[in-house]
Amino acid sequence: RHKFWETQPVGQFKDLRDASLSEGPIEPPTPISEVKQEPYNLPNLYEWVTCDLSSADTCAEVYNLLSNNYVEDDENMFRFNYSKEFLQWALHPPGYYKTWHIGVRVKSSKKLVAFITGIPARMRVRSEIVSMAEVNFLCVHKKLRSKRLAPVMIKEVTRRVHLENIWQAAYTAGVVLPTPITSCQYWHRSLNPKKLIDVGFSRLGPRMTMSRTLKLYKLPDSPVTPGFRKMELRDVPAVTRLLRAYLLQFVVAPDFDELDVEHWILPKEEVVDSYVVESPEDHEITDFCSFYTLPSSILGHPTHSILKAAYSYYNVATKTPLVQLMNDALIAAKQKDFDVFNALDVMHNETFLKELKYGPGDGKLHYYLYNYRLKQILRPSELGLVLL
Ligand code: MYA
Ligand code: JJ1
Repeated sequence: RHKFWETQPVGQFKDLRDASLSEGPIEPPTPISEVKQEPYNLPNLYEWVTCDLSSADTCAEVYNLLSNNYVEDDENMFRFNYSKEFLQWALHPPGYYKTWHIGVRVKSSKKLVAFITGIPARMRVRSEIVSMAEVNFLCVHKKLRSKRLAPVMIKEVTRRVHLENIWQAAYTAGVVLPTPITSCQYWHRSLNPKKLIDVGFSRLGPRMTMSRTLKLYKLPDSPVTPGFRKMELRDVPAVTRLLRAYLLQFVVAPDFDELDVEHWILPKEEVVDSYVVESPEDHEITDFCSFYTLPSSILGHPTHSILKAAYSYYNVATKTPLVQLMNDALIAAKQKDFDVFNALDVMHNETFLKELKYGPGDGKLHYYLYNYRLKQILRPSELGLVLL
């Protein structure tokens, strides 16, 4: 069934119900000196390269590879279109390793035809803090699919992660592999229903007219919570405290410090948006919400080429009701001209999705750990992690 994944230290389907297996690393670390020192072999026409995303040229090559060959929905109507600024942000967190940004080029032409990345992260699993790699942006050019290039790329990123003495990883995929720690559902909140229907992202509901649909999804012109404002650098300590305390309730969640919050949460134009609620009385930060910008290309449409989507990221409400906070996030996203607001059913998201008129999408997102076994599959609400 899974000729590659069966050979890897990941939970196997056959062990899913075996409660006698214990929780934690599947394989022990080995001395770094015993890690393979040379890259894995690629088919002869290709070579490994380390991609420097700070170089505008390299960043443009990666952007072009992904914008033409990365993830599509099941009917190939939309394709993720991560911006260059987003890729630089996603791949340059505190402590990143440039050797984990791996490309494959055609030797003769130097054309970039495949890519995979890792970034370092501290992850808490129950009460343990585990150093991990987050692996993302695995992409093989459409013309080179099904040639077993992906397993070689995964082994090569694994080797480079091991060289930094890191032995676990977290990753997500739209496909089912051995074996998910949880399987999440995408939900979508229409902000611009006319365009979403025009491009085939959504349909007019039964017994619905366009004007009833526009009215259904209408939002106020500005956020309603007093003290709701854009997050600033001076909010990093307070947001870090709120987020750390909030994430403790989940079985798997990142262990963010102030440097991580400054990188991952502080607003960055057209990449990540974050808002805090500052109490008008005592100026305390009591709540925050955030979303990242990930447009999709609309494939083969005569008039529209880009769908502007916001993705719910980390949200913490201690005073404002979460439903109201997330309604203000929708209002802020609408004001910024997003067409749709997407969210997974992770963390406490279930408590606002239906109330705020999100509907379930046709996509699932499966979460995985590499070389770390969990006894039980988690409910999405037990997961405190959003990957980009
Ligand atoms: S998820 C996003 C993945 N990218 C896309 O979906 C973009 C469009 N698709 C493509 O570019 C290709 O179809 C890809 C596969 C590159 C996905 N994750 O080379 P192949 C297995 C893991 O012949 P291709 C993301 O970025 C498949 O089951 N494995 O196939 C997170 C089969 O193995 P097996 C996958 O279609 C990535 C084998 O590959 C995925 O030409 C996390 C077939 O290889 C997938 N998404 O290329 C990676 N799709 O026979 C794992 C297929 O066993 C990281 N496969 O079933 C693990 C941790 C590593 C670090 C560890 C550190 C300690
Ligand atoms: O965006 C997605 N689906 C959309 C579009 C479907 C188009 C036809 N296939 C969708 N739309 C319905 C919205 C509707 C709005 C009003 C209320 C009811 C709902 O369902 C899906 C997610 O649902 N996206 C994808 O399939 C993209 C791939 C997802 C897997 C991502 C893997 C990423 C790996 C990263 O590491």
